[in-house]
Order: sequence, then C-alpha cells, then structure tokens
Amino acid sequence: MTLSQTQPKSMSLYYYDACPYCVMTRKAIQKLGVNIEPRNIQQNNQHRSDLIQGGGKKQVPCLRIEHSNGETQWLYESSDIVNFISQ
Ligand SMILES: N[C@@H](CCC(=O)N[C@@H](CS)C(=O)NCC(=O)O)C(=O)O
Repeated sequence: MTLSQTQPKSMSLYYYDACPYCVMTRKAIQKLGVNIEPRNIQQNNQHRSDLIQGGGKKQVPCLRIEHSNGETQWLYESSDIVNFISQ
C-alpha cells in the first residue's frame, strides 16, 4: 500500500518554531488549507516522546498520518510531506 491509497482520518505535524524546514512546511499546509493539527515538540514533552517512539527519531518536521483503517504512518522530510499533502 502506498501512502496515497487510503484517505487519512487525521493528520498532525510535529515541529518546532526555530526549524526552517518546519516553517516552510507549515506555510505550505496553510496555503493548501489542509486540516493538520500542529504539535510543537519543544512546548509539549508528550508530543516529543510520541515522535521519538512512533517515528523513530527526533527529526522535524514529521507528519503523523492516521488512516481510517487504523494504520498510522510517520512521514519525515519536508519535501515528502509537502508532496503528500499536495496530492
Ligand atoms: N531534510 C530534512 C531536514 C530536517 C532537519 O534538519 N530538521 C532539524 C531541525 S531544522 C532536526 O530535526 N534536527 C534534529 C534535532 O533537532 O534533533 C527535511 O527537509 O525535513
């Protein structure tokens, strides 16, 4: 299954303000008008540990994609995130 084959139930973006890749990604999200919950890992330790545990590393930005079939995916790399939400 590829990322685009199922409709996401919900999406959240793990980020922090000082990261330029996050700024670029959040601008693209805003421009596209996609409903994505922002999760600042510097302001919320739970978000930080969820990112490390779920995604496998503390790199931002990371898009958590929850599919309607219950599957959860963690998508790193700003260019891949922007490509995904542009589809
Ligand atoms: N190629 C990545 C680069 C992302 C990146 O370098 N993010 C930095 C923050 S600007 C990061 O998460 N560094 C690891 C850390 O802060 O622990 C992308 O485009 O998303």
